[in-house]
Amino acid sequence: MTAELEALREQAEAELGKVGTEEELLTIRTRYLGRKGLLTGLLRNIAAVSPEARPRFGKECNELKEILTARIDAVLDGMASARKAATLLDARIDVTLPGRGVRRGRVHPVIQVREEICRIFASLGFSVVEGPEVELDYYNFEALNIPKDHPARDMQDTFYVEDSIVLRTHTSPVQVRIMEKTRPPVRILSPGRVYRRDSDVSHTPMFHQIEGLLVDKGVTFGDLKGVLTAFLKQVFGEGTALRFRPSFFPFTEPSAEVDIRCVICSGQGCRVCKQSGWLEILGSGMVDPEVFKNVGYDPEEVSGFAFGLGLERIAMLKFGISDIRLFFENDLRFLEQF
Ligand code: 2U9
Repeated sequence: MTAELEALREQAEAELGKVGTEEELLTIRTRYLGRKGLLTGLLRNIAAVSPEARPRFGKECNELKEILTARIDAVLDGMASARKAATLLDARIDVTLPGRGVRRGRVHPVIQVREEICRIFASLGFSVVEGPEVELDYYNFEALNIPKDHPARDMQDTFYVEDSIVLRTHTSPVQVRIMEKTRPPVRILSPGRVYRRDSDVSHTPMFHQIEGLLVDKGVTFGDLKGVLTAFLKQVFGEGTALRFRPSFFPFTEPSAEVDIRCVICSGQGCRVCKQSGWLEILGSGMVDPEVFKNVGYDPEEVSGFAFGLGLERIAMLKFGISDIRLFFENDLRFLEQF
């Protein structure tokens, strides 16, 4: 190699030996190998070399270019490996540390009660049915014999979507729809969300109901009493005292509300039972003949009973909760207790 090239090589080697950053390295590469670099300049000036020395000079220039390119690439590779090693070291995980625990979810108390009730009625031969929450006025009111001037139909009490479309105020329309499509016998349970314009410690605009319906030949009020007694004793305990109190609903005749002995004071009288010693648990009755006519059943041929209950109310009594709104705040400190 000519002395000139040898000097250039030594100078480059010295600079590469001292290089600290990738940026400096790229600057060196440009200085020697770039379009206006030192080595490129020598090659461009090949005309100044004597014709006989030219081929050797050209060859050596190219050799030096290859040597420097390889050296620079090697230093670049070294820098990239060092960077990768530093990143890995930085992100290292201590596998001996204890893991973060996964918090287990649980079933909402209202849904726990829904599942318990569905299980009890399933064992009595009822099947669970569901239907739309946005419902026609016809199915929610008309077919259930709820008269035009009934307060439930007022804008004050019901959420109207349109003139003849409401958010269902009970799950009874599901049962009307089933009866329209099927012949008796019918044994169904309809759980679901319902909506009423009401809000205080014991009412929320949305709450959950379960309604049941049994229709067959020869069904009596005795069947209603037997089934509801068996059900309530399973939920509140075999020793629970019950009473059937006459009531009125447009869709049942006769109608009865069922009370259980107060679970808080055992009948002594307290704030929860308003000193009466009894708690209202559900409404029930023999299906009104008008309802049967609306779905094409002959009330001379079949009879049936129906009942309805609010799930939040049952859950409040079961778990001793005094404000219904707690169910819907999704505060884990509350929900984790059930
Ligand atoms: C059909 C015919 C009759 C369902 C019934 C009640 C009585 C009742 C309330 C309890 C508390 C609603 O959630 S609540 O406010 N329900 O008192 N429900 S009889 O009667 C029916 C259902 C369907 C076809």
